[in-house]
Amino acid sequence: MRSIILDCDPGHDDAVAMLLAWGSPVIDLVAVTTVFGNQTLDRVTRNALGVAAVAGIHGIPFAAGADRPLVRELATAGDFHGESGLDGPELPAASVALDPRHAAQLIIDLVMAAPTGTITLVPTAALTNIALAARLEPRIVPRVREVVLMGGGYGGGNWTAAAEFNILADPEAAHIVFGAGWPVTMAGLDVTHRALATPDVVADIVALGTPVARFVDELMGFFRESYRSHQGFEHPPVHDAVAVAYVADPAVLTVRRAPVSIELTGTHTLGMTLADLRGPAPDGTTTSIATGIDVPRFWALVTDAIARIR
Ligand SMILES: [Ca+2]
Repeated sequence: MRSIILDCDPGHDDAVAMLLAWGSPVIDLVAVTTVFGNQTLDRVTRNALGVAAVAGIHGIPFAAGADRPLVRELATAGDFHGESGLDGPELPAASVALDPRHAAQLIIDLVMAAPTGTITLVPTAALTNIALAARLEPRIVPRVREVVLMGGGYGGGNWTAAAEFNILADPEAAHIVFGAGWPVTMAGLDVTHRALATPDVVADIVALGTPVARFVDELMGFFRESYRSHQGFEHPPVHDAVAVAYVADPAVLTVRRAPVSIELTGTHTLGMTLADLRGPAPDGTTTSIATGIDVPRFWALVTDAIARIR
């Protein structure tokens, strides 16, 4: 069993990541925290609580965190995820109350209370909350088992030619998180662009016949149209679920250790995750990048987890 804190900005693919984390028999979801990103903080937090209501997620804290980047101006992905940040399905009213703590404080409290090396942080959004937590309480860094994040890419970006959205949303926070010294595994566009919700995959989920399966179908319907009109994808990539899947089953991804630097000053490359792939990683390298994905294995995990939510 792997204990994770999911730090997210739902977001269609974040919603699937939440469902995978909740339904997976090998993941213990201990908290969900939210950060600005796909939409404003209030909207993505509302969405996280709405997904929790759909899936019956209960007994764990939900906390809202940063409403803006550390340094840069706030930018959201409303074009992609719609006005609500989770357009498509109708969301029920929240069934759980928001924890009063800031997400960074909740992360600190949970990591400090758990045995060393047991909690994995899974950020699937801007890294602002994680950076704030590491700065506010540096003792969490050696206590966290690892950070497995969706973001970046060594082969190029999506928001710019060089940068992926989550990293570009707060590059200074990414710099802090990648350089903190805890193990970081980056599941970037190189692999998440292959985790496509094809009609076959969606049909397998719909065949489950549950309300959660119908919810995923509606999510993917909206997301497919967004990806078609904005980025020319035939099927939408379910980025964030890949990070959770890797924690559930490391065989989903092929990873290699490599130094990763976040570009903070580039004229054309702000927010780029520059991976140094020249030869073996030097001793002391704490960052790894995902270079391959077993797509059928990934979808089997997602579908199985959704099937378990009833
Ligand atoms: Ca996300």
